[in-house]
Amino acid sequence: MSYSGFNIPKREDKITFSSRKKYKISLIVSEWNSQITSKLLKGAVETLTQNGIPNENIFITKVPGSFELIFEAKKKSKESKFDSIIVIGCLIKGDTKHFKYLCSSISYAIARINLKSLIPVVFCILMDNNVEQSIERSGGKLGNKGADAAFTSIKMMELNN
Ligand code: DLZ
Repeated sequence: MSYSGFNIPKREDKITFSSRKKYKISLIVSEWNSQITSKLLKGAVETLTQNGIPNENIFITKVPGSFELIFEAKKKSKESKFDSIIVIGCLIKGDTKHFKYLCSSISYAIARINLKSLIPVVFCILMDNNVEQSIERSGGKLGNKGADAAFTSIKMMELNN
């Protein structure tokens, strides 16, 4: 899977590629809207492994909903084990005010963790008006935002090195 946002060195750059073997990544995944988050997770794992991160260095934790990503990301950011964290979730607008408050509180909280943490927390939480939009962004017409998040996480770990 490729990402148009920016370029990271590919397999041909053997030194950079093999230096990624040491990175450990925590993927925290919300089970709410799991038909979407499972595809984002797949995109992230595939991209990480295709770009030099060993499977055994990818640690997956499932949480009930996107709101719980905050607590788990806070915990993981305090463990010295990981070089980066990716939070994966999918919020879809409904008829209540949940969407508005969940979107703003989760974005704010993840931003705050990034301000405090020495390891990057990459934001892979879809915030869509309907499920069709989420399908397009999780392996459909608009790519896979899980794959994009994986590229971002590699770039951030290399910057942090
Ligand atoms: C309550 C709720 C609602 C309405 N919608 C979503 C959603 O679209 N995506 C999501 O990940 N989680 C949703 N949740 C659940 C909250 O994130 C959280 O799990 C509960 O409020 C319990 O804290």
